[in-house]
Amino acid sequence: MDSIPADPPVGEAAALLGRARRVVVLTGAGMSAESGVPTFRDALTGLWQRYDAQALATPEAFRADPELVWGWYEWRRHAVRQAVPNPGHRAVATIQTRIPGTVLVTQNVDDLHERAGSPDPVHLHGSLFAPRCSACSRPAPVPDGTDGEPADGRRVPPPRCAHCAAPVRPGVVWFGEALPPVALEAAVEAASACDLLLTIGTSGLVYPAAEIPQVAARLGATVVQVNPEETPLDRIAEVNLRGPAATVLPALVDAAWGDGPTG
Ligand code: BJW
Ligand code: ZN
Repeated sequence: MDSIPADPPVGEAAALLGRARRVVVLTGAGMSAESGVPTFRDALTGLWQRYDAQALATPEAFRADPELVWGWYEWRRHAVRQAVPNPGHRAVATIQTRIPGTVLVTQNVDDLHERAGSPDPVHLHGSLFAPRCSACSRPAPVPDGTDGEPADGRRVPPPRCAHCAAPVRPGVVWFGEALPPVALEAAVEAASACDLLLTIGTSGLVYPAAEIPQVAARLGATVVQVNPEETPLDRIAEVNLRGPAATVLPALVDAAWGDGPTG
């Protein structure tokens, strides 16, 4: 009979975390995978396996077909509203409680960290819950989702800006767009000053976010990675915890402080 692989040993990472004074946690789509929110690049379930990123996640795509793009993001926002934070999100919130000043930087556009009790994540790639005008950039109301359940592939005309009547766009960062400067600066500054960076559930392929662990490592911080698969970040990580976030992170918190995540 095949043996069941043991959970990745978390002892060394727990000791590093227990000693750390300035911590940055960087999360990607794998963080929310076990909440049922699909990743982008996983072989079977990644969004970019089923959808064309160029046709949905670029400013050119929105200009060419705003109804297609807005409908796709309506569907994704609806899916996130149905999802709930997993034990990994709660473990991250516990780390923030245990090590005050821990900076949480996420590439995710969902709100699962906030709902798990992480007060103020740095959203590098924006949010599904922050639509704004495509012309004047003023914030626009988040649709309440009561006009019928958005279906995968349904075209939905975007609302119009109350100030200039241009189409409202999703408040996310598309390919070729600059990241929000305040968020990027906060992330780089925190990574430059930390002694431990914990990277969770990111493929490390999308820049400039993928540079953040590299900045920390270059300046002498220890990098710990949680990911079931190999990534380009393996080579800079002192410890690679090869497993899913919702299992590994509670075990890590438990090994570091003995009483498991809160909540
Ligand atoms: C688990 C798990 C479990 C599974 N537990 N883990 C340098 C080199 C090359 C290219 C570039 C470069 N610099 C810039 C570029 C271009 C481009 C880029 O990086 N392209 C590469 C893909 C080649 N970057 C940009 O265009 C960026 N903008 C920019 O650079 O602007 C310059 C500029 C400056 C000034 C003026 C104008 C322009 C913008 C990037 C925006 C990315 N946007 C997206 C979509 C957001 C909106 C939306 O959600 O629709 O962001 S793309 C997508 O990728 C999304 C994610 O945040 C991002 C990162 O993905 P992530 O989170 O890593 O997910 P996956 O799916 O890739 O990986 C999941 C991981 O989880 C895997 O490793 C799994 O194994 C793991 N996993 N289950 C733990 N249970
Ligand atoms: Zn406007």
